[in-house]
Amino acid sequence: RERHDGEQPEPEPAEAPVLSRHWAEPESWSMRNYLSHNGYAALRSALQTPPDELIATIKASGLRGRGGAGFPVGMKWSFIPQSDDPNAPPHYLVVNADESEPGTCKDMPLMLATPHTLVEGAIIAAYAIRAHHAFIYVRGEVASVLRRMRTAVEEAYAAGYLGRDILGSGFDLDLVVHAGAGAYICGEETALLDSLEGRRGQPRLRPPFPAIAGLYASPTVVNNVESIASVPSIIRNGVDWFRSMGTEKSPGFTLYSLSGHVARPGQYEAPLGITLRELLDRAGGIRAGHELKFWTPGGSSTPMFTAEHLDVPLDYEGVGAAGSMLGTKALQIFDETTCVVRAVLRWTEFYAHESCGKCTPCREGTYWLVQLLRRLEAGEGRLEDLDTLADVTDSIVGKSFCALGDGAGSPIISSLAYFRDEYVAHIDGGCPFDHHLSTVFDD
Ligand code: L3W
Ligand code: SF4
Repeated sequence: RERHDGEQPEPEPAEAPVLSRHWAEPESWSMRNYLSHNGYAALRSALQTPPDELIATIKASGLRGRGGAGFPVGMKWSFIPQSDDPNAPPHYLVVNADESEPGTCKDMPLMLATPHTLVEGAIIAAYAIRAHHAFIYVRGEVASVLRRMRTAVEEAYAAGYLGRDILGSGFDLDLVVHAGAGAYICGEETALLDSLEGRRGQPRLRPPFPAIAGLYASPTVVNNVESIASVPSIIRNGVDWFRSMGTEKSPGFTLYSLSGHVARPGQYEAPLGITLRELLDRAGGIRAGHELKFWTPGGSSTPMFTAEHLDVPLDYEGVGAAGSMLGTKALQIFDETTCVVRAVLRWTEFYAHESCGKCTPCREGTYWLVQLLRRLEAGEGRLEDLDTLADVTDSIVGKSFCALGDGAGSPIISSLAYFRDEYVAHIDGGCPFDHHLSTVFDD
């Protein structure tokens, strides 16, 4: 039931879970359920607020982009040029729902469980940046998410939250759910825009950033699903409420995705700055009888950590200071049964397969990395292969056209730093691991 003026909703507790609080409820995805939890109340109040004030609120909240880079959301919105010129190009909002980073699995469950959080956030964001067209670019393989998002958008049109003169505010917005075609590179924001325009998705040179010249060369905000879904709760509860969670530079709550050798894998929503040790307490620990060997803090593109990093605060600063990146907060956990060379080979095969081929260091380099790693993993490598591996990686990282090349280097550089002995052991007598014990590599 929708609330009417005069009724005061229950104050929301300043603690996680916020995004996932209602995920387990029957038909959590429906408009009926969303309205029963104060859904679209933030939109009503946003439409009565000048757009610049909304941008200032999101800026003051300190919300940082949840797609991997942690760029401040409000700052990105404020880059959109404002002009009274009727001939100025239109503005666009694009939600990046092309979740494909290995280990990253938070945006898909969010869209399946509460798609209206994303729809409401997208309408507020579009109003704030003065866009009348918005797109949600969904990874095409996940048909269930596409269906769910499309149904939610239809429900929002029927309820008057989308279309012309939304809730009598005079604001018009059309929201399109677009299916990608299954290329990891289309999660890179400029490749996504090329794909949305109907071209082969390949990264564009930046600058200009999308905020200046994005979709159809017009000012465009590209934000991750979780970033946009976090907006309605900030509008409902205020900046102080949001900032009372997390840390000063990484405020708020977020979804941590635990996968691999953990007793209860899944989404764990918590304030930024929680540690893996604390998350493992909630997730039942490492699978019974085993111990932690290595893990990624934010997907395979972020340098791996080991058991010595259990107490690193999982916020942008803490993970950065410890030598990695928070990335998408995809914590892939591996125990002592896992061969690190095999894990790195599997990730590198992914990068070689997904390399778009636009630039030579990444296109050629990832191919040669796979050849070297296959030889090492099969026990046919030589000691000098380790230097060649480091050398080829060095030719890719920092010398490629987009972040995919840098990401491909992360598992190799970090595994050589922590587990060089294990590479050497492969050279001396082949792989010392029984792959059947490490169930994460079952094909
Ligand atoms: C205007 C400026 N806008 C930066 C904007 C820029 C973008 C955002 C962040 O890569 C990372 C990558 C992956 N004027 C601006 C500006 N912007 N300067 O800010 O930009 P950037 O370049 O720092 O990062 P990015 O290109 O967005 C994202 C890492 O995330 N990653 C991969 C994630 C994969 C997924 C997925 O599959 N869904 O998220 C994991 O760690 O390696 O480093 O919007 O336009 N002066
Ligand atoms: Fe394409 Fe790789 Fe170059 Fe990025 S780094 S442009 S994915 S070839």
